[in-house]
Amino acid sequence: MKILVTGGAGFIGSNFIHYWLEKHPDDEIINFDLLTYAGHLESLESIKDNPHYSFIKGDITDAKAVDEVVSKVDAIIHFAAESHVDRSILDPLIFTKTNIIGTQILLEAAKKFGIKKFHHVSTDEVFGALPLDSDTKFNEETSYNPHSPYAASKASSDHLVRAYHDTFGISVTITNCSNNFGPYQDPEKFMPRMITNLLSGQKVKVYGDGKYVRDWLHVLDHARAIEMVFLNAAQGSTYCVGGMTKDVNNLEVAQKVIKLLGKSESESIEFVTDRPGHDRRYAVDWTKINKDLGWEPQYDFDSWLEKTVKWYQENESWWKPLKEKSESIYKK
Ligand code: NAD
Ligand code: TDX
Repeated sequence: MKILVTGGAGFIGSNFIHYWLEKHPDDEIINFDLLTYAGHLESLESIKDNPHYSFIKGDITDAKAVDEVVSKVDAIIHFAAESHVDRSILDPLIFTKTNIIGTQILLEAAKKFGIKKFHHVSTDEVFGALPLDSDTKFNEETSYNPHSPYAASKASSDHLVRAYHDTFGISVTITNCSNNFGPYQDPEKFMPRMITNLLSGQKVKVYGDGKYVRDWLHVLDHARAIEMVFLNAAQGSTYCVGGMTKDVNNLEVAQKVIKLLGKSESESIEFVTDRPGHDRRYAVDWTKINKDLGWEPQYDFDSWLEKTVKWYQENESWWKPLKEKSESIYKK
């Protein structure tokens, strides 16, 4: 099968390409990515000469370039997006352009060229926020209630994907996944920002009171979920994907990482101004994907966290050149 991966130079896309080519060495992947600040071809260095992999620099909002590449493939797995909530507060319009218009342009091309499968990678943030200290979780029936411009743009893109299925009969699937962590994540995001701050002798910046809860999932568990949905799910279906069995708040995550790095807690945490419209809690009920497709996370949070901290310790040459740039947005 010939698969177009959009946004394959980003965090999840690059991990997915490594995963897919290892599991499906006979398939062919075209990585179509604009290489924004978030696209790092260094993450794909080890496979750049693989004859089953090729890279095209291009913009998903450019219909002509999209038509050209889509005409060459059987299926699309769509990761490309503006993905950082804090950036969507500073500069929301690019989120509308890339995440909404870009997705629609891809759907138009999928319609025109009779694409067999279109998988849309989405987020649990479309559902809004849950209260602290409750057992409620997001599931496939939860109403959309996005708060940030990022979440609103992803919600709109999900609606477009379903509309193209219902109206034009495009074969689509959607996954709404929780917070990913793992190798090759841009140091702008909480988990790698925290680890690389500590490795650089700086403090972890904790927003507000730190009692915000995210449902952490390792990126390779996410890749496996996408694989199962893409290959085996019914067309038009949606799956929620998450990893945690109990709530762990941001402050507790920071304490775990500080401990893994052998640092002193009192000297390693700085509470900073909160994010506007900060969602209090995310938690995902992944019963449907478990029952229908047999998916479950491979390891628990603490084991994956330890592996992830080790990866950033051992791969300073990957994150160091990105660190200054990623910190510069926080000065705004
Ligand atoms: P990322 O920001 O690390 O990577 C995004 C990639 O898209 C980059 O390589 C960038 O260059 C590319 N891109 C941006 N605009 C483009 C355009 N106009 N044309 C072509 N390429 C473009 O993002 P990520 O964290 O890897 O997220 C990937 C997808 O998964 C996104 O759709 C995101 O909404 C979704 N998602 C992310 C998480 C998470 O925790 N990171 C969780 C659930 C869902
Ligand atoms: O320095 C920080 N300190 C801090 O306390 C940063 C960067 C974040 N935070 C908090 C905000 C959130 O409560 O940590 C939590 C995680 O923040 P992010 O890494 O920015 O992730 P989040 O806003 O939860 O969104 C992420 O998960 C869902 C991804 O960025 C999205 O792309 C994905 O859809």
